[in-house]
Amino acid sequence: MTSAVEYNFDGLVGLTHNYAGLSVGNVASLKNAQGSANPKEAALQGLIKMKALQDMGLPQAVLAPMERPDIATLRRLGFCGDDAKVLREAAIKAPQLLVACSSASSMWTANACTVSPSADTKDSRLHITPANLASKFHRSIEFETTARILKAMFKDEKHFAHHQALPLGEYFGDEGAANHTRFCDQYGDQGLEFFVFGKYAFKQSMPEPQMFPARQTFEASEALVRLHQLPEQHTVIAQQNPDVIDAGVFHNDVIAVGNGNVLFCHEMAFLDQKQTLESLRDKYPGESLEIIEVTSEQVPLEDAVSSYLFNSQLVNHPEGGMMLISPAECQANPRVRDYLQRLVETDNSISDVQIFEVQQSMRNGGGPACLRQRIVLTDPERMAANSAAFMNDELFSTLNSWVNTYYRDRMSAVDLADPQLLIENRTALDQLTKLLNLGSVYPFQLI
Ligand code: SUG
Repeated sequence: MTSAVEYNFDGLVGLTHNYAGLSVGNVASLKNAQGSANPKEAALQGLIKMKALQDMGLPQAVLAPMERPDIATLRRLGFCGDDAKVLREAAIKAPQLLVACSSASSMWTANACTVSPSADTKDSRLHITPANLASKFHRSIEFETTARILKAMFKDEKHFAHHQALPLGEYFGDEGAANHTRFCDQYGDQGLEFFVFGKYAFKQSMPEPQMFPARQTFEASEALVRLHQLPEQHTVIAQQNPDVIDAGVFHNDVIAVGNGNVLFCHEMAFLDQKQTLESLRDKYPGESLEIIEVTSEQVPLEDAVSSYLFNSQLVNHPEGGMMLISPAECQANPRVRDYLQRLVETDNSISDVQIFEVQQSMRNGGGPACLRQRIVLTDPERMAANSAAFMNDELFSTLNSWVNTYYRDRMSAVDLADPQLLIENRTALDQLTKLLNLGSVYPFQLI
């Protein structure tokens, strides 16, 4: 057994954070469309969560946001002239494209990529595949910059294998770690990798949701297993319950979360729940998998979706056992609050719940677990990674000042056409790439 540590890589919320109602199937995104957002508060809320986890002994790093509005994509779509003209014309002729090219959606780094730690892969390297996020246009324009940022974080090919995002289009829709969980006794042990998909792309007449899109395909999950060189005996691929997708569970991490040897999920999470849980138990390489299944009677599906109970982060408790890092919306919902109270009093691995305010992100359907990408690193891998992006007191204070310097405290659709916002964004990101030692990763830096 090699010793390894799990790091949470949270997304820094971008400067254009706004509510544009871009995600059909994501209840919060549609409900809050056109509301006024506060990018500064959003970024500070994210930093507070990162620092709190770091202070609890759960090491933390940060991933940089995107250049937005995405002028390069607007140009690909036929807008021309200087940047101010591109913005002006897009705002008049295709406002829906301007908002899509301005989303700060890369903050949800659970969707940035899928990562398999070196303990699980046949070549003993850590494998990374950026997610193509093909199902939503505003998200499908993230992966190229994401790939550059990840390469700037994990440069050494001896340790890190970077794959291309899967082919774009509906056949290989891939939403990254939001549909991937890893179970293990210790982080450095061989783990069980669990992939969840929403529909088959190539097979006809298979169950699939009727109202909302299934974003991840079976074929995409299967390709990730091949690319990451995962052994079949410790890999499970299961289908999400189409009915829960239709109830607003657009990613599996809205209905299930895992850590170590524990799976915490709703009883309606998977299409064939019994078989899925059996396969997980059978293929688990460690001692035994603990499954905490929440019934609809305990927490109705609707409350699970509105409170984001299962989008809590499930993490190791510094004093042993595990705890949930839950959004304040779980406290505000009496049924969920009571359930959590009983959960920590019952005999299981979850002994504590810590509540965090991440409402700015929650209003777009992103809870604590959406905001982080988990990456397990051995000591040599940690040494090889870009150390500038790992959280400590100094980086926390630097990033707080950076946010306070550059971020606006109000953002709505009309602001996105303001050429000054683009300048603010680029100036801030140029500074950030220096702070995080990323080199040139943004389109405006690569021209
Ligand atoms: O892809 N929301 C994101 C939320 C992603 C949550 N991530 C995880 N569950 N891991 C999405 O639907 C809304 C943007 C807007 O409407 O302005 C948005 O993209």
